[in-house]
Amino acid sequence: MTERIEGHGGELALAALRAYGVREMFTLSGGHVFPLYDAAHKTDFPIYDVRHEQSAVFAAEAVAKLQRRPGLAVLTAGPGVTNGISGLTSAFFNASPVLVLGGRAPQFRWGSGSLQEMDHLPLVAPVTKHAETVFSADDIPRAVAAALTTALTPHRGPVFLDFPLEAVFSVGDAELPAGPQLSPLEADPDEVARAAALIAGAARPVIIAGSDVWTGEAVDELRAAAEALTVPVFTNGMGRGALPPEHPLAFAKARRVALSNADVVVVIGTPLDFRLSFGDFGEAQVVHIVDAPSQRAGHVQPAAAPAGDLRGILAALAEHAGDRVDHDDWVAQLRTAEDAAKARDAEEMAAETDPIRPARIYGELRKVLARDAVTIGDGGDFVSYAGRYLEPAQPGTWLDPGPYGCLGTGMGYAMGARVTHPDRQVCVLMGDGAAGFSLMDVESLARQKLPVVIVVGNNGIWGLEKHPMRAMYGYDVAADLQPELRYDQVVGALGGAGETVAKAAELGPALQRAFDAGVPYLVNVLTDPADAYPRSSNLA
Ligand SMILES: Cc1ncc(C[n+]2csc(CCOP(=O)(O)OP(=O)(O)O)c2C)c(N)n1
Ligand SMILES: [Mg+2]
Repeated sequence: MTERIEGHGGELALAALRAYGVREMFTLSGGHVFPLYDAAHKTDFPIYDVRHEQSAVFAAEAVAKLQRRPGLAVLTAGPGVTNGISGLTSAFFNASPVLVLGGRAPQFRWGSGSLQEMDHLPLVAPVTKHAETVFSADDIPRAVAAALTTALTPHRGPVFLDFPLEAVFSVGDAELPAGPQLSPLEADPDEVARAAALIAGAARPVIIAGSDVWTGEAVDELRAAAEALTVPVFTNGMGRGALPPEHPLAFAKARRVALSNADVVVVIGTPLDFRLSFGDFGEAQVVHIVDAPSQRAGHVQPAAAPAGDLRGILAALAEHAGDRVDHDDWVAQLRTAEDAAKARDAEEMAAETDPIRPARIYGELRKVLARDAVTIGDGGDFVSYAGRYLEPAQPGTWLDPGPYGCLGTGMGYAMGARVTHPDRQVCVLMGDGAAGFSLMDVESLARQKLPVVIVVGNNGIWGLEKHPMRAMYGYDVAADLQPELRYDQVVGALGGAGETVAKAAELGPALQRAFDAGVPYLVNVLTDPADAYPRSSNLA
């Protein structure tokens, strides 16, 4: 039985959005989208507003990433939409099911020069899975349903709709969409069997599991497959924490040893991009397991590349019944390397230096972070250190910007995380440079009672650029920031609180105060500008 709905365009949109599990909107006001607000206001549908549209889209993306359901940003016509484009692009790179609904100048006088009259579609089309203008109110529920189905179908990603003024303000009626009906794509069983045989027959296999394992709800199957075939597991992106750190097959530090000695590298749910040396692991054969055929790499010839529902593929790997080589010695060899690296890290995380080094900040943070804390990285070197020293204990708790590497996700991601998990710790790790992109949105967080902790690694420089530029040219330009700036006072002025920390011994108590504060709280840690994150390839 189908249900009919009627109302203005905003009401029709919202009815369809609810059917797809959308539970809030992130926005910044503009008259073109008032009907969406009206519909939300009348039905107690939460509206969170921000000070820059990029934060609205990043917040929607955090919801999508953390909850594995669509996140919604509503942006007004023209500059509202263009300000959201970095967020849309990040969602595109991260395969996050984000829907951006845009206002749009009226169609009936298109070409006459209405305020903010521009066609958004050519701008957003390259960074969305689907972009469409919906010309009548009656058509809005269908368009919302189609867009969200596209967003949620692996390989997931953002979608965009805009509504001309007269379409969203006028009254219409339509059928209420039924909600998502997705049928998993089954991978070619022969390809899966080939992958299983390669892994089981390898002497030194390694798994690297990424975000799609989390988003595709295949975490349990990943663990089952790794355990059944005894394969060490490394993770990146939202895959971090897929195996708890204490699991005998969970590895983080021994990556170099693992990848330079492996004979089969199994990359699951993440692209063979710069983060994985473009899929070039020397002599090792590559098995690339992806959630859709479109994700098979064009620049690498994997030995096997099953494409389809990750849960099904990984469950099949776990059930592999053929011959298998014993990997126990290999796992033990990596464990030795892992333990040695951990011991080195532990020393760095305890080091009493003046000025403070980032490692110590993470050493102190680890003592106060709960297992289910959400940690968010927005910055350069400071965040590279976070990736190294923080070990997420659960999947779906680590938000990095992903391969698009866009600075400025911080406050938007924090808002989405706080809305998702009202009772958990939410902690943003921010470079002082990164802070400049979104710190004004502390006001949005404070006003809407969304407390988060922000730890700034304040080295007074764009560190990830300054050090490489010096290495390359012997000098640097455009890489300095005001040293020892009081970002904590900025947050204080915006309705939060904070403090500056210059001595390592003061870090622990400051972090404790931050998590107890109940308002956005910034711990401004003055760190050593001479400290550069050691990396082999330096451009980011
Ligand atoms: C929007 C955007 N602009 C510029 C860059 C280039 N970039 C990458 S890291 C970085 C430096 C970040 O500095 P900061 O946040 O202070 O962190 P630090 O490296 O000093 O720890 C810059 C400018 C980027 N990734 N994204
Ligand atoms: Mg910096």
